[in-house]
Amino acid sequence: MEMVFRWFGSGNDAVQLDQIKQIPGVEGIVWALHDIPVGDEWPINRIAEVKQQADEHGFHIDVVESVNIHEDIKLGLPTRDKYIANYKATIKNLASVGVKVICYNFMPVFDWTRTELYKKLDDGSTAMFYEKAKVENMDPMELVDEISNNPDFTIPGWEPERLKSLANLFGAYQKVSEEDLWNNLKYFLEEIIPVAEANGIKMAIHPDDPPWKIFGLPRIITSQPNIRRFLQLVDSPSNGITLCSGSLGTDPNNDIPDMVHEFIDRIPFAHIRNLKRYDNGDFIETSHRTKDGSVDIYEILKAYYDNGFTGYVRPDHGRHLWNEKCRPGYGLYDRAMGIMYLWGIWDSLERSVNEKELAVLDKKLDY
Ligand code: DNO
Ligand code: MN
Repeated sequence: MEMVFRWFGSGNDAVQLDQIKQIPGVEGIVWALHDIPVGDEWPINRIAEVKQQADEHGFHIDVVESVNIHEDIKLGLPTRDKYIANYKATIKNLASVGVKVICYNFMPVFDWTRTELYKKLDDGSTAMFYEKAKVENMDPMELVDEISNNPDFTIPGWEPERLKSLANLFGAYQKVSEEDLWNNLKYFLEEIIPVAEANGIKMAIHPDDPPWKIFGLPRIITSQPNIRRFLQLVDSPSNGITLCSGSLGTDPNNDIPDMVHEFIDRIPFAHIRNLKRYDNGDFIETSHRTKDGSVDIYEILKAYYDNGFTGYVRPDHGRHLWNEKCRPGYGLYDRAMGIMYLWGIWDSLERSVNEKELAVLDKKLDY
């Protein structure tokens, strides 16, 4: 596996590239041009700027997260074609500087959803929390106010300007069923996957977070059968997934190691993180350690290892530690520790397999 680390860009992230440099085994940054309005083409000079910053620190920029999808594409409006044309242009621009993987998601209106960004855990750290009953009984506008008014950073997917038109958007989605959303996704993929193929790019859809319907909006990238269906919409190596253990892991029915085995050829990018599920459907993000949460991180890594996985991996959301001031979920310390945990498991898997092979060889030599 190739370790990468999400970085929101200079002046837009409390974490600096020279800090990331000190985390063992990180080879590249996962980046985006967060200030470009959704639907616009990413200008080549802005892309080159990030490449240069990464180069100066010896990082590659192979993975982009995310090139977001304009709502008109998800809604299937006639105006989608112009946004799809811009998307294709962005794919080509990114390929021209060597980008290999583009992560995106197809969630209507909201990206990830939580009810509290800084909930206190027993150890005194804070983490992102989802209270199921609260979401079920809440007016989405209240949540938008809470999340988009973060004084320090604009949160991707929750940009205040975009959310101003929220009422209209909700209205527009009234007419969009799950099957419509599947059709709109297929239309998008049929347009862009050939461009990705021609430019050596793998598209990697991120699962819905959480993977169930919220606020009456349809959600489809939620489970193993649905991911199977997604991969068949356009059956190409360039049509892949970002397998996120945290997003899928909030639903106890999702067997993530099994998904790794089934979808391995179509996973160019993995997000690995843990969370603790409660019986009432609430969950809180925890350290990456298997014992701290409900997701078996060891089994997931073992599944990747057993399949000879060579794709990109990043730790995903972490807790906020030692009073650090950072983007929700994207502090330095917990993600750095998460990486060391992932390496710890990976290195011992490697070692134990080699030792087993050696033992077999030794036995043969004894004869
Ligand atoms: C949560 C995060 C997501 C992700 C976007 C990708 O698990 O990884 O917010 O960045 O959904 O488009
Ligand atoms: Mn994720």
